[in-house]
Amino acid sequence: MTTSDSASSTSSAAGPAGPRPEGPDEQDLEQHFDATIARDQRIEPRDWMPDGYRRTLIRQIAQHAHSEIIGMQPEGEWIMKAPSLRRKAILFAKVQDEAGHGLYLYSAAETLGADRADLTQRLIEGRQKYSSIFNYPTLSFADVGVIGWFVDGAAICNQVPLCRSSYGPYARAMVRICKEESFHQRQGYELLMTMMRGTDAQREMVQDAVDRWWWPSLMMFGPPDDASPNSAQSMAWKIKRHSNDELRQRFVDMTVPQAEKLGVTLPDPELRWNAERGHHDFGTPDWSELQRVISGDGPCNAQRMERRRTAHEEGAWVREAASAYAAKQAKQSERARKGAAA
Ligand code: BYC
Repeated sequence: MTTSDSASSTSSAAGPAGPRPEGPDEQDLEQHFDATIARDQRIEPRDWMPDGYRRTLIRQIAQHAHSEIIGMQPEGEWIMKAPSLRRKAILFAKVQDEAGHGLYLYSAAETLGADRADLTQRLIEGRQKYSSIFNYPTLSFADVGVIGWFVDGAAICNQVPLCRSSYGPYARAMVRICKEESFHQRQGYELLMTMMRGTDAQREMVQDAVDRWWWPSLMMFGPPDDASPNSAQSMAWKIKRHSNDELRQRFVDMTVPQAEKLGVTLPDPELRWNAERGHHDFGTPDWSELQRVISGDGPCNAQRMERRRTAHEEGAWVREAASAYAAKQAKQSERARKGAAA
């Protein structure tokens, strides 16, 4: 497998770890990389990799990390308004998990030589993306349940295959993230089950939330395959294991029986079982809406970015304090090391 990126690569044999001593030339390294991918083995941070592979991973992992961090906002708004201490505690734990996911993912991006402060800056300046789904408002408490069911459900469909992604640190981060996403999905579904056993008004809230979140959830998987510029190469590199449309179909097939059990209808008149295909047929999402939301013009883009920017600015003293503490610790251990050696 040769790519134009790798063919024109000017990088040395080294990853971020620095120059290698005399060794195999670039062609050998590329062949070794291709063979590793073909054997379904993992690429690790110090391995040689084509520039395009590194760039694609940084792009995807950074976007994923930003999504986890921005994804704290829509549900976070409900922590203070959750109807019981139990629901507050569950929601608080879930939102905290998302922060953890963001941190694993920024760490995975750092193994590729990316700088976390730079990635955050790119997000804040609108030069890197985050998932479209987090630009929709959470209008009622049922939205918290539907986000768990749909958004975390979609995340599971998308991310379980990423546990087999060819880049080791990304794949390993995904294992824990997916376990936590499974818990998140179940808590959302359990919340909705409880509301569906409640009053007519609660059932209406659930149906309204389902109607608003269904199509944006389908858009989480990205544009259709024939309009996805990155898919083919990412799949050849085994970063992505399935195409956007395959994963979208998997999500629809998984969700339809869950909707029946819950007693809600999914807002798609074209949704029906196709025995011949062994899958559900479904309608076409409004791709122009996805493009609008991705390019910054969704219902909550400005609000999400403003809050992220403010949190970053207001957190400057924490970063400064942490850096000063780390420097002090480093100095102390250096002194202790010298003392022990003397
Ligand atoms: N929203 O060629 P394509 C979560 C961009 S976190 C925004 O198909 P690719 C969760 C795409 O980046 C959810 N942008 O791209 C968190 C590309 O633009 P750039 C996030 C989108 O990378 C908290 C362009 O459109 N999950 O689940 O092959 C609570 C062309 O697309 C979107 C991940 O990030 C979108 N929906 O495939 C609960 C998972 N779709 O970058 C849950 C990892 C596409 O060239 N990421 N774009 O400027 C992936 O699997 C892939 O990156 C995607 C897109 C399937 C999302």
